[in-house]
Amino acid sequence: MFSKKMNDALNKQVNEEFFSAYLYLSMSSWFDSIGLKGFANWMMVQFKEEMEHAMKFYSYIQSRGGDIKLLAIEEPPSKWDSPLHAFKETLKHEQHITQCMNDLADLAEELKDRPTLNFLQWFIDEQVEEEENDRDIIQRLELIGESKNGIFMLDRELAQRVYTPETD
Ligand code: OFO
Repeated sequence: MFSKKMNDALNKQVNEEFFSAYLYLSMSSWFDSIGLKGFANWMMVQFKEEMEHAMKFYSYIQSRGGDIKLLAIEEPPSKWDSPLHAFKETLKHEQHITQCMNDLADLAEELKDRPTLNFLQWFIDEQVEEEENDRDIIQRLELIGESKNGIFMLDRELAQRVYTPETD
């Protein structure tokens, strides 16, 4: 049975994913405004992935015969102190999303909602990768420090990231 409680919690997660998309789109435009096109590209790919996450939750709610309720999306910040600051905020946000996934899984377990638990597993795995990517870039930005050359080289590398839509 798909309970109202689970339905409401998943609707809230649709909103969390749209906020994530908004946050990364805002970061992408900020990176672009300071001339770091590669960082802007990386964040644009992140934005697209988050839109996909939101729609995965949306479609799942529909597939269980639930109700979609679209909630207001919070306004994200529009400026950061440095690339390092932006990536530290990204990691913090992803840690929050990991907590959301864990809470959703706890609720699904409590409600004995096995299909939802199964659905959430993809996101639980995805969060490990998301946090790892952010930690990796933070570590490199810390090593680079104030070196403009280092930032330029990382920018060129991040320009290579390509969005690959999920096929399932
Ligand atoms: Fe950044 O991850 Fe969505 O869920």
